Amino acid sequence: MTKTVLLLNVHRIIPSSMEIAWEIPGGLLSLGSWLETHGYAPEIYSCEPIRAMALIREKAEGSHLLAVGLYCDFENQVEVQELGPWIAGQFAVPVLLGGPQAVGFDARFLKRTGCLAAVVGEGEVPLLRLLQCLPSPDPDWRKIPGLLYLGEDGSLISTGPGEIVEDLDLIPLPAYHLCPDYILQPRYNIMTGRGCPYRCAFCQEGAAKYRARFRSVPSILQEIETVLGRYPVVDYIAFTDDTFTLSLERVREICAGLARLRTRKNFRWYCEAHVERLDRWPEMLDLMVPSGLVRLQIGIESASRKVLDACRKKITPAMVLRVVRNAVKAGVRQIFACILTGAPFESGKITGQNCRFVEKLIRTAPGIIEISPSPVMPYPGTEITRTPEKFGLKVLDPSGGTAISDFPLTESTGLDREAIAQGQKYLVDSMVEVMWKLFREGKVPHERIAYAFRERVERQSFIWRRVVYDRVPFLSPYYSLIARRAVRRSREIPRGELPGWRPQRILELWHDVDFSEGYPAIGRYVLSPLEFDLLLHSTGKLTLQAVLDAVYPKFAGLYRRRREFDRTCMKKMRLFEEKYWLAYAPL
Ligand code: B12
Ligand code: SF4
Repeated sequence: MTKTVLLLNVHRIIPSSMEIAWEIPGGLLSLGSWLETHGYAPEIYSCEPIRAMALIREKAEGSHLLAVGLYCDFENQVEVQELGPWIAGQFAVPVLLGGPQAVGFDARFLKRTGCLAAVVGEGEVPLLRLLQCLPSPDPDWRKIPGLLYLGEDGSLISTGPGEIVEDLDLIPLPAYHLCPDYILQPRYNIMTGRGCPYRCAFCQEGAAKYRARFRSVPSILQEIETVLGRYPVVDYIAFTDDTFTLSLERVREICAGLARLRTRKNFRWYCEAHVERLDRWPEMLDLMVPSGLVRLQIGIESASRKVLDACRKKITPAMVLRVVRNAVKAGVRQIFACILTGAPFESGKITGQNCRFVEKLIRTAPGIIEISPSPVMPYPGTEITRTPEKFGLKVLDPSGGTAISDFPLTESTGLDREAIAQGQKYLVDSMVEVMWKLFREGKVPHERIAYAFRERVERQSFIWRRVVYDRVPFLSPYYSLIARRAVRRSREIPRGELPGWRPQRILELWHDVDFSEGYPAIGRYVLSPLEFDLLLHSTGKLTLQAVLDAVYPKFAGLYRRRREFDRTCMKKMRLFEEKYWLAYAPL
């Protein structure tokens, strides 16, 4: 008998998460591979509810479907509550639940979902044991540790902490081969450990209180080597675990291995890092960058010591500033920094402090750092959710029915929900203003702008690109061509060689030049006849010398010597470059 198990991550699509909506959660990939090695036939999907219903119908009617497992996080609780009873009622297939939200399930929620049971915490061992008791549930399943289910009287029964896989090396490679819909991306997520030794009051990871466990370095490198060899599209490795930078020695070993692997296939990598560790061991960055680190994610959380201490983040603003400085010095290309809004004891004064701090960070790393604010969320199990009053917070909407990650669900002593949202907007607006100012003042070096266009993996989330560079007419196509190395700036071409290069206009004449007034204009800039003729001939088909030769006869009468004409033309060509209208192609 086939033992098909559907593992689903079902989410409505919302505008802010469109780009990541169909990521397959690492947890499902791990469960899938674990179940497969134990004789089951899992299939994994991330999809919207309509697609999920079609899939469930197809599998339930066409083959023997042993169970449907639903991944549940804060944002898809409604989908899980609607789908659960539909599956159990229509197809008499057991519904099992799990995921980060499971720690907060209560009797009411379980009843609404119609599930047989939910797994709290890591799922490999409890889920396998549960499946082994199916299809006609062996009553012994109720003794499996790590479960929640409803007793006969409707009360919530917990079987206590579940068994975990102590040796993480035993979990096989993430099961992308069991995801029929998934198109592999250049970015490959990998986790090198589970659990976190820190206990930040707002974070679910800290609340889980799992001992931090690590995979062995050889197993991590083996996974990367296999993936790079098996999937040619992959050229960006993302270490998504919170514990990547916990040990200097381990990072040293991993970096040495990554450097070796990069001699065979070039790839870049990203990791999440803890500010305190990067500050404790500044040399860590000097190990990471040469072995391919391009992007760093850090939690900076707040500019206020009071907030940081209340959250038990174990960092200070001074540490953050040092780490950002060191990261720039070490050559990190992008830094993504998360900051909280509506944090414990947050007031208007602290919002102002955050704005000033953010400005300082952006000035320290122009074109490199972007800061992403998000409100403190009442994730289940966190200290902030369990005892909000200790943090000067009030949870107004614990189940999140009034937000789609776009509005706070709590208020702090000093700020109500609207004020927190307003403060977040103010922070973003003032941040963008500083970024824009730095750009206009020429403080963002060319190489950093070019990198934002070259990095095709993370560029969607890169604020510099979306809100600063995209505002400048012609900059985006200009740097896209630069990033593809299709064109170059004249200043990078040896002077004597320039006449042999081919000026290529970036703009499109029919679209970008306005002839309606009887003369050509680009925006408010009116082109002289010479300027227009130079642009007209700058198609990348003629060398610079050929362009000048072609234009000269028409204007020869205006110049005493050809040299004078050439000099004037080169001035114009440099102006075009400054305006991102033109660059030089080799052929
Ligand atoms: C990598 C990551 C991402 C990546 C990739 C997504 C992914 N889920 O892999 C990206 C960047 C896309 C992302 C985005 C977001 N993330 Co995220 N992310 C993580 C992170 C760091 C690792 C996920 C992971 O692979 N974990 C390792 C696996 C092994 O653990 P697991 O997922 O919990 O799965 C185990 C169990 O839960 C259980 N299980 C899971 N599913 C099921 C199903 C069944 C049937 C059963 C029985 C068991 C079971 O078994 C699994 C294996 O042991 C976690 C933090 C963490 N360390 O877990 C946050 C985390 C999951 N993210 C979180 C959040 C809030 C978000 C965002 C909402 C952030 C935002 N504001 O945009 C978005 C949501 C995107 C979306 N629409 O899904 C929260 C979730 C809190 C919650 N209660 O929902 C977490 C826990 C972070 C935190 N500390 O608070 N995230
Ligand atoms: S915020 Fe980071 S350091 Fe703090 S508990 Fe969560 S995962 Fe650990």
